[in-house]
Amino acid sequence: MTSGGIKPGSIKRAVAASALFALTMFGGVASANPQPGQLNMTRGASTWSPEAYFLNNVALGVCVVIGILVFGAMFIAMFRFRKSRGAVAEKWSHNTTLEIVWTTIPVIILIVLAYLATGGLRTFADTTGSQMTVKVTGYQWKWRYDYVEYQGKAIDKVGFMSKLDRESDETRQLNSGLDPHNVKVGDENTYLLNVDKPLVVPVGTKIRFVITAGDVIHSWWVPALGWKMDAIPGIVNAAWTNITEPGTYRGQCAELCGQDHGFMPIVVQALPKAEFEKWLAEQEAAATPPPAQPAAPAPASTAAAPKTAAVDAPVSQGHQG
Ligand SMILES: [Cu+2]
Repeated sequence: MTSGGIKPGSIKRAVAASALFALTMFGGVASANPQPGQLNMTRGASTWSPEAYFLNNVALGVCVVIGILVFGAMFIAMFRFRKSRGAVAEKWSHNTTLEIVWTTIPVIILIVLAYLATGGLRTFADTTGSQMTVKVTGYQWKWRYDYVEYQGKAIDKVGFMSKLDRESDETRQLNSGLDPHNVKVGDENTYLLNVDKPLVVPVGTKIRFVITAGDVIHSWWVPALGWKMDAIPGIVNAAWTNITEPGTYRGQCAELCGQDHGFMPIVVQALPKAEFEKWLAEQEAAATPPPAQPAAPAPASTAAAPKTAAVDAPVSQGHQG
């Protein structure tokens, strides 16, 4: 190969291939959940997640341009100025102008990236004005969700464990003979990505998550929300989201936390506000014992019934409370 050996046809093909690559990277990512074969991040489904997507694309673009320039210069130097073509090395070793240029440009690039990222991180860290609070606790190897407050009103006793769904769990057992491809919800393959009880939240609501752990360090990560947050025993981290589209968003523990680290997925189900409020009311009703009722009138069939009812009623109420 010589320096003049690049034909226009091959340049065209290279440009077309690059365009196709760029399209794969940046196009077709409207879906909030990652798709098989998808190369770039998703745009996400929250008011903040496009920020992370934008920052990633800017940084990636800068890296690609630098990569093309640096590797291009290297390959030109290696092929055009090789010894077999009679190239003779220059003897100079310093060029002040060049050194100023190749120091200044990277500094400017870094400052621009840091400026953009700082803006993103500042908005991400600001949980003020939240309309709802959910406490997330990581355990080996499941998550616990406690609903703390909604629209300024404290929520009592709504909380549950969320662990790997039974279908994935049976399939993952050694020599189960079950095919992971068959673990599905609708058309979506949900092997190791589904739980028995998802975290249910409303859309269009700024939700504050307070995140901690009960044993070792975990990390709560749902890509569609645009962030992950470490869950650390003894420390409460905070993050927020405001989901724009109803849907089911899946994630995983993102901190190696033990042998079943890969088996503690996260599922967030975002509902329209009215549906969420109905769900929350049902959960609260289920968690609250019904108010004490006066003893029911005795069935007329047996004479002993009134005594039994009167004795039983306080006991059963005591159990419920
Ligand atoms: Cu974990």
